[in-house]
Amino acid sequence: MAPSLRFTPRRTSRKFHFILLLILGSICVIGIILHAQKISYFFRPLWDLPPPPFEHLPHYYAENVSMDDLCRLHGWSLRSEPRRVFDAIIFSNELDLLEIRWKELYPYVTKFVILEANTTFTGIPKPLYFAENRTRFAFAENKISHGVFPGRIASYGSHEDPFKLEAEQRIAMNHLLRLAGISVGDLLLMSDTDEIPSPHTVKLLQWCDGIPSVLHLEMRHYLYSFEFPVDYSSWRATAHIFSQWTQYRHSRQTDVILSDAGWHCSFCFRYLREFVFKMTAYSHADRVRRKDFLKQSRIQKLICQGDDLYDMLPEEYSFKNLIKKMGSVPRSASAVHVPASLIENANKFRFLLPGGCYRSSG
Ligand SMILES: *[C@@H]1O[C@H](CO)[C@@H](O)[C@H](O)[C@H]1NC(C)=O
Ligand SMILES: *[C@@H]1O[C@H](CO)[C@@H](O)[C@H](O)[C@H]1NC(C)=O
Ligand SMILES: CC(=O)N[C@H]1CO[C@H](CO)[C@@H](O)[C@@H]1O
Repeated sequence: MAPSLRFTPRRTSRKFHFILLLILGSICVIGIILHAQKISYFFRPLWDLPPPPFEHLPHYYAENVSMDDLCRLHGWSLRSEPRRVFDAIIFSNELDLLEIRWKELYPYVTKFVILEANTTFTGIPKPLYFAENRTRFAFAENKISHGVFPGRIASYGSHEDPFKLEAEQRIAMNHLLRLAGISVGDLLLMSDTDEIPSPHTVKLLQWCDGIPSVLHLEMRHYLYSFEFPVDYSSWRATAHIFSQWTQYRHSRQTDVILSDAGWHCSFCFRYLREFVFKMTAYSHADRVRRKDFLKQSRIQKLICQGDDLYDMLPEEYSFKNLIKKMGSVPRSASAVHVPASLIENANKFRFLLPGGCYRSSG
C-alpha cells in the first residue's frame, strides 16, 4: 500500500528479472542439451517427410475362380508353369508367427530363406531362437535355407549403429539367397516374419505373366492378435521378379502396391516375456528408463484393452504413428479372413483369436 515501498525496489527488481531470465535461459539450454535426442525425435515429423502416395492395384479374388480368369482380371496372362517362389525373412524371435507363416505358404514356396543374428541390431547378444527350436519346423525341413549372421557385441555405454548392422544383414541375405539357389525370373518375397502374404496372392503372382517386376504388398494390420484389426497401413512387404540387380530391402522401392495382399500382425506374441524382449531388444539395458512400464501386469492389461504400448515402444516409431494410434483398437469378433493355418490349429493359437487376449508369462 505504501507508495514508498513500491518505489524503492524498482531498480533491484529489474536486475533481479535479468538474473532470473539468465537462470531460466541456462536451464533451458541445459535441458535441450540433455534431451536433444528426445526433442529432435519430437520434431521428427517436420524433417521426416511422408512418402509419396502409392498407386493401388485393385486385387481380385474369390474361391473357385480359375487362375486363368484371375490373371486376366488383373490385365495379366496365365503362365504355362508357375514361377519358383523364395520367401526371405530376417528373423528375430517370432516363433509362433513363423509356424503360421510357413504352414500357410508351404505349398507355394520353393525355399524358405531365413537369416538370424546372434545379436540385436543394437549389439546385444540374443539366443538363436530359430536354431534352438528348429525341430518345431520339421514339417518344412526340406525347404529351409537357414543362415546365422555373426553380430558384434557393443561394449557397455557405446552403441552399435543399428542402420549399419541392418545394412550388413541385408547384404548377408543377398548372399544367402544365392546359396539357396535363386535365379533370374523367380518370385522373391521380402518381408518381416509377421508380414504374411496370403496364399492366393502368392499363387496369383507365381502363375501370372505381366506382373510388375517390383510390387509392394498392402496388408491388413493387426495389433497383439487377429482380435484387434487396426487398418490397412502396412506396406513394407514386397514381391520381386528376381534379377541380378535385386537387393534385399525392407523399405519403399516403387510406387505400385497390390491391395489387400496379406496380414501384418504386430506384437502377436504368446508369452509376456516375448513382449518385454521385443520392447528392450532395440535399446541397451541401461537405456530402458522407467522400468515399471515393462511390468508384465501392465502389458497384460494393455493387450486385453487393445491399447497401445506406445509409451514403451522404441524410438523408431514415428511421432505420426504415435498420434494416429493413440486410441485403443476396437475388438473384432471375426476370425473369418485370417490365415487358414491359424484356424486349422486354433487350439494351439488361441491367443491370436477373439477372446484369447490373456497371455502367460512363459
Ligand atoms: C469349388 O471347386 C471344388 C473342386 O473343384 C468343388 O468341389 C466345389 O464344389 C466348388 N465350390 C463351389 C462353391 O463352387
Ligand atoms: C556370434 O557368432 C559369431 C560367429 O559364430 C561368434 O564369433 C560370436 O562370438 C557370436 N556372438 C555371440 C554374442 O554369441
Ligand atoms: C517358444 C519355444 O518353444 N521356445 C523354446 C526355444 O528353444 C529354447 C532353447 O532350447 C527353449 O528354452 C524355449 O522354450
